[in-house]
Amino acid sequence: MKKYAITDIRAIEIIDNRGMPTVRVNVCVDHEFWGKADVPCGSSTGSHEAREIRDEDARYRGKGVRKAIQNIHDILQPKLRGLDATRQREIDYLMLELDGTENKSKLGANAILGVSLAVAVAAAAAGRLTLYEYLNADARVLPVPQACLINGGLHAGNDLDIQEFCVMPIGAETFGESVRMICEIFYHLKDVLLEKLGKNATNSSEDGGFAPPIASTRRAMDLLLEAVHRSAYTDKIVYGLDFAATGFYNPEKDHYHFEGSQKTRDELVEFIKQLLNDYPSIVSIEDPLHENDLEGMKILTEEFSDHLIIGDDMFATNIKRIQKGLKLGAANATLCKVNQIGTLTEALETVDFARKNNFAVVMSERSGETEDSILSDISVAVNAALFKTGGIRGSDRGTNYNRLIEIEMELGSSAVYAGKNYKQ
Ligand code: 2PG
Ligand code: MG
Repeated sequence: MKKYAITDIRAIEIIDNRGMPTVRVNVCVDHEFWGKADVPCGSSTGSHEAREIRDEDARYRGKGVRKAIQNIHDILQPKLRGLDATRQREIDYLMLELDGTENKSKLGANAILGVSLAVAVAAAAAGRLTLYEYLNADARVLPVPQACLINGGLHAGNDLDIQEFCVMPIGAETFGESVRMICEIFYHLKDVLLEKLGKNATNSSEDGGFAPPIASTRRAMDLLLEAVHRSAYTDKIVYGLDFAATGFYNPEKDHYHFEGSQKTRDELVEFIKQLLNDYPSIVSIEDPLHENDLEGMKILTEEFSDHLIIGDDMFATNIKRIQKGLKLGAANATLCKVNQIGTLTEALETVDFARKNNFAVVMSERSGETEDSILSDISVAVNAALFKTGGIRGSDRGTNYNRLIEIEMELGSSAVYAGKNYKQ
């Protein structure tokens, strides 16, 4: 038997933090080393993402993933058994070939990604390495967490249109310190919300932030600024907003339903310009316009070239989509979400491509996550300077903070916290 041979692949249906089924894959190498990975899933998904397969039957209101699991056992496993697990690229490209579609809709991006990630984890285990070490011997950067403390949009049961209001502790000395700062701000924010809006304002959102009953972007920013002020970290924190604008865009009428009125693109752009001028500590905006409005993104990118103008749904971690942005000068950064593209190899290729073209890369979780912390290892492996980690509440969020704290310890003196270099 070849060394590092894949000897077994087992997939099961588990649930994520939202009670939604997802795929967990265990891959075995050399009959001995197991690698496990869970597949993340979004709520505010873009139309350019790789397609996951759901059962669409009576179980879990159609959201079961038994078909994806069957594809792993019946189609992927027989072809992958015996292959060298360290040949990640070949394995991923073989799965793409077996799927044969542009968007992985035949076998399911959830089937393919689960296997792709678990192969890497198993190969690392067989080499007696952590995943980040296995993927990159020169991995050393701990990202600035973009921690979402107030939610709206599709992630919250309130009337805020913007999906995420995030703090970025760029003034921390270490990743561990950045986590402490985020938690302290979170406690202060809870007090602020309780005092100003009552206990209903402290309810949780889908990805671990607060979902206060407010409808105004400026109000959300003011509440967050107050919490940061009380924690005495004003000089150490900057802010990132994910508009997730596709969520409040009406394609039939070509307008945005925003803050209680209909807005054209130009009106929304004007709103954003004023917001960024009035709140100079907002340094990053994600999907400020809907996923296909590259022209509008170009306007914002030109006007705010010092800011991070990030494409998420717009690029879907897809090189072809990023190429379109580059051609037009739309955006200067991309999110990297492994399940948007559907294999580890393609996600890593997207990161390389983005960097070569001077796009900043922001690693990101999805709203649907489990206790799996694999994204932390991938983030460190690509030396990402920013990682959108979600809120602080729940073990589905805590798992990445805790894994990154652990990695910082493991790296010891070679660890570098990105801090003020968060745009690299
Ligand atoms: C986003 C993500 C992550 P979802 O829009 O950036 O916060 O949300 O996973 O629901 O797409
Ligand atoms: Mg987003």
